[in-house]
Amino acid sequence: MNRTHAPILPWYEDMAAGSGGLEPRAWYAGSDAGRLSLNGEWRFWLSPGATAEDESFARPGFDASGWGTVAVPGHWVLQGVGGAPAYTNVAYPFPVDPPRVPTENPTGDHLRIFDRPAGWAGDSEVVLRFDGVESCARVWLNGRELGDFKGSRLPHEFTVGGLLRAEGNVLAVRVHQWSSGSYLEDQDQWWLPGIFRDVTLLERPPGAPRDFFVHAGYDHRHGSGTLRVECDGAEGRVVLPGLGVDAATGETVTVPVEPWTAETPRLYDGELVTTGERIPLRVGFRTVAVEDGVIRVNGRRVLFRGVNRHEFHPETGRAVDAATMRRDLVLMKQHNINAVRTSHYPPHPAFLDLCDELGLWVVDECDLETHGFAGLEWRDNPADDERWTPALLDRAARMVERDKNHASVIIWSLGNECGSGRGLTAMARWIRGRDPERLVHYEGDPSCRDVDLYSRMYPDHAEVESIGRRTEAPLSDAESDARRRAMPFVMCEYGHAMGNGPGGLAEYQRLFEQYERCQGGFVWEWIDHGLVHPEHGFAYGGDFGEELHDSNFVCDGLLFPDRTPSPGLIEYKKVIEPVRIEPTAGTGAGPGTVRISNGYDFAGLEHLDFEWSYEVDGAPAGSGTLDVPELAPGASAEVELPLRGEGVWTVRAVLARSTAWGERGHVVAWGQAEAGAAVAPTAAVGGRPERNGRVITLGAGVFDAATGALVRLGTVPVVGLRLDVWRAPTDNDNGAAWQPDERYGPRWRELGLHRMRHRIDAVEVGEDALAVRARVAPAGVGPGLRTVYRWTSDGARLGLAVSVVPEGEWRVPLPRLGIRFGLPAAYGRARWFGGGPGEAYPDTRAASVLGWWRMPVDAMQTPYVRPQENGARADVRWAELTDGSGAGVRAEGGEPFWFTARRWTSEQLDAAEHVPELRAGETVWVNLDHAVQGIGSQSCGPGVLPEYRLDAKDTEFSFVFSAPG
Ligand code: IPT
Repeated sequence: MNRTHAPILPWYEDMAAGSGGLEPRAWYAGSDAGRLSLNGEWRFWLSPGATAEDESFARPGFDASGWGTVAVPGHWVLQGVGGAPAYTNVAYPFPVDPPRVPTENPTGDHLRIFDRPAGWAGDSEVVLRFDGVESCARVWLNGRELGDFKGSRLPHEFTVGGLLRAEGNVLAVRVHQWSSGSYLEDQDQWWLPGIFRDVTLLERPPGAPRDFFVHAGYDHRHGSGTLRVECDGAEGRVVLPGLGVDAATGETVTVPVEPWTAETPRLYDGELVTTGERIPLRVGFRTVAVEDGVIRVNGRRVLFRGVNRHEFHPETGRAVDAATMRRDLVLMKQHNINAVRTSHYPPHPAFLDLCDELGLWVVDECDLETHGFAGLEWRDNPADDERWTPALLDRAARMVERDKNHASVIIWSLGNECGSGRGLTAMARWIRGRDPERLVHYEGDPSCRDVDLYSRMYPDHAEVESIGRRTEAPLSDAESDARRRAMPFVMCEYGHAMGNGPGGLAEYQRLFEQYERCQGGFVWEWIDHGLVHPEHGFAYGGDFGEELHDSNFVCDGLLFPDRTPSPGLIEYKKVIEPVRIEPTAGTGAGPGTVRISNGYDFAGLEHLDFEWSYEVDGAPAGSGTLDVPELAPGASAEVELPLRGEGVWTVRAVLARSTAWGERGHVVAWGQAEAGAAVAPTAAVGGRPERNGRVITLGAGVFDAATGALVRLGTVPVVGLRLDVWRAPTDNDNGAAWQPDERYGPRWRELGLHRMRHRIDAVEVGEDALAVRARVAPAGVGPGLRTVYRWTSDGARLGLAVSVVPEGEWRVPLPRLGIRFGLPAAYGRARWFGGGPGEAYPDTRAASVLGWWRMPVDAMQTPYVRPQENGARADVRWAELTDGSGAGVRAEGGEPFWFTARRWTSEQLDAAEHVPELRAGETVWVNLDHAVQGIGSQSCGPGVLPEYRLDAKDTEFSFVFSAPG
C-alpha cells in the first residue's frame, strides 16, 4: 500500500511566524547617535525558484561583484532587475494548498556591507530592525544565521551585538516572494516582494528599557489627564515639562490637561528617562469608550469622516517615503477627512507619528486577510484553524506592541476579509488583555462576537437607515442579535471610489447626521494604485502580462495615482465639511440670512474666518467678512448678509491662521445662494426658414436640405448634431460581477445604446420653423425614441426645441438625454455660467460651485485611469466654445443643463483602455444634456438611488444658439 508522507516543509512554508527574533515592542525612531540606517543600495541576485537553499551568498568573502543592485527600501519587481508586479483582488495567484507555495517562488538574495558606528559603546546591545519585508526573510550576519520571519508589514528585530565587527559586517537577507505568510496576506493590491521598509541598526545601551507603554487617559468631567508609563526591563522617570510632570515609571499622575482629539491634536512633549536611554515621548490624553451604544472619545460622540488608506506610490509601490506620508495626511486634513483605516495592515510606523501630530482618528488594522478562501466556502481558512493561531497571534502582538503608544490609534482591527473563526477570537482576546483601553474592530463576522462595534462594508442607504433606527434584520441567535443591536455602527468601507464617482455620499452623510448610532465610515479608498508605465501612463491589473488578474479594480481611489485629487475627493470634502453654511432667505432681492452650524465634534469655530462675496454677471460686486458668534459643537446661528439685488453670493469658512496642514485662507466649508430667479432665454422666434437648393437657411443656421442636419451656425461649421443617449460606461455603470442588482453598463451595451441608428422621417420647412422628425433606436431591437428637432430663429439667434417620445418597452434607464454636435478643433476654449470648476453628476454634485467659469476643453477632462464618461458640468445656464479670436458658439438652456466638451467622441472614450490612447482629433465634441443618469457606487456597492435614475419618458427640452457675446 502506498503511503503519503507529509513533506518536511522548508521554513518559509511552515505555518510558524518565524524564529530567532526578539519579542515585539514599541517602535520609535531611536536617537540619531544610536541609529544606523542600512537603507540604500544593496547587492541583489534574483533566482526564479526556491528549491535548493544554497546559503553560500551569506558567507563573508562571497564574491557578489557579478550581482546587480536594488534600492532598499524597495520592491525588486519595480526596479527593472527581474520579475513584475501582479494584481489580484481576491484570488491567490497560486494554487490554494496551504501552507504550501509554488516551486516557482521568485527569490531575492540581498547583501549589504557596513561598519559599526565608531561612537557606540562596546557593552551596548545592538538590534537589527526590519520594518517591512514581503513576504518573508531569512537573515544572516557575518555568516551566522539570525533567524527568519513572516508578516510583511510588521517589524521584526534580532539582537546582533556579539556578532558585530568594527568594519566590513556582511548582512545577508534572503527574501521569497511566496511563503505560508502569503496565505495570510491576500489583500486587494499588487503583489510586490522585497525589503520595502527601512532596515536599521539600533544601539541598545545597558539600562535601556526593553519596552514601554504610555497610558494617557482624559477625564472630561474634571478636565484632567491621567498618565502612567509602564516600563519593561528598566526603571526611570517620566518627564513632561509642559505639565510639570516628573514621575516614576509605573506611577499614576493626574494633572489638568488639554485633551487630544483629531480636531485638536494637543501633544505634550516629554521624555522617558532611564539610566541607559532617554526616549522622546509625545503624549496625547484621550479616552475612548462605547457608552450607551455610541463610540465616545473624551465623553463625546465622534463622527468618522474617514478613508481607507493603502500605502502606495506610483513608482515605488508600498515603499513610501516620509514626504509622501505627510502629503497624504495634509491632503486628508485639507479635505476635511478626520479618520483613517490603515487598510489592510499597519502602515509605516512614522505614519502614525504624523497622525498624532496632525490629528486623525486611526483604525489600525492587522496584516491579515484570507479572502481567497471565500471561493472554497472558507474550507481550510487559516482564521479558523488552530494550527495557524500562533501566526495570527504573532501578527496581533507585533501590531499592538509596535503602535500602542499612539494617541491617534483608538481602534484595533483584527484584519480584513478573513471570514470568521477561532484564530480571530484568540487575537481579540489577546488584544483586550494587553490593551483594554482601545476598541476592537473586525467586519467579517456577522455575529460580532469578538468586537466592540458593528461594522459593515458597502451596505445601501436603506439598510444603513434601518441600522440607524436599530431595526435591522435580526441575527438568528437572539443573544448575539441583542448584543449587536446595542452596538455603535460604522462602515469600514463605503463609497467605492473606482473611476467616476462614488455617487450617493451626501445621502449617507445625512444618515450619519440623523442617527446617533451611525458614526460615519471610511470611503474605499484613498488612492488609485496605478503604477507608472511607459506605454499606458498608469498601469493596472493585466498590464504586466499577468495570467490571473483583476484589471482596474486596483484603481479605486479618491486620488489619482500621482496624488492629484479626483472629483470624488472634492465631492467628499464638501459632503463632510464640518461647518454647514445654508441660505435661509435671500433668494429674492433683499438682504438674506445664512444659517451657520458647527458640525465639529469638539472644536469651536474660533479658528475660522467667514468671508462673503457677491457676484453679478461674473463680476465681483462686493465682499467682506461676516461676524459669526461663538458656536459650540452642534450649535448654529443665523447671520445676516449685506447683499442686494440679483446675483450669486458665496460664504466661505476659511482658516483664520495657518496650521500644520493648511494655509491661512484655506477653504474648509462654503455655502451659496442665488438671488433672483434664473432667467430662461427669450424665445428665438419670428424668422422664416428658406430653402435654397441643397440647403435650408434659418437665421444664422444653415441646414442640409435632405437630412435636416445643421451644418453651420453663423461662421462656425457644425457636424453631427443629433440626439445622444450614450456615455462611455463608468466603472460604477459596469458594476462588479457579484452585484445582486441589475448592472446598467452591460445592459446598455446588450441593448445597443452604444450604436444608435438615426432615421430621418421628415424634414418639414414650415412658416416659422424647420421641423426634423426622426426615430433614434438601436439596431436589432424594437424600442426607440421618436424625436422631433424643431428649429426657430429671431433672425440672429437659433432656437432648438427637442421632443422625445419613447416607443416600446424601455426597461433600463438612459445613460444621458441631450444633443451632441461637433465643432472644428479651433473652438477649444470653454466658458460657462453654471456649476464648476470640476465635473458633477446628479448624485455627485455637492461640490459644484455656481459661477462663471472658463477653461480650455483639454482642462475639462478627468483622467480616470481607465477612460470612461467624465467631465460634465452641472446646472449650466449658458455655455460658449470659442476660438482664439473669440468667435464661436453660445448655447443657452431653456432649463439648466449638463455641459460636456471633449476632443474625442464618447465611442472613442469607451474604446480606450488607458489615457494615452485618447488622442485629440479634428473635432471638439459637445454634449448639452437635458438629463444624465446618476453614478452610484455599484463597482462595489449599491447602484444609483431611484431619484437619480434617468428613466425614458416623454421629454422636451430646448436651447438657444447664438454667437458668443
Ligand atoms: C472589499 C475589500 O475589503 C477591499 O480590500 C477592496 O477589495 C474592496 O472590497 C473593493 O475595492 S471586499 C469586497 C468583495 C466587498
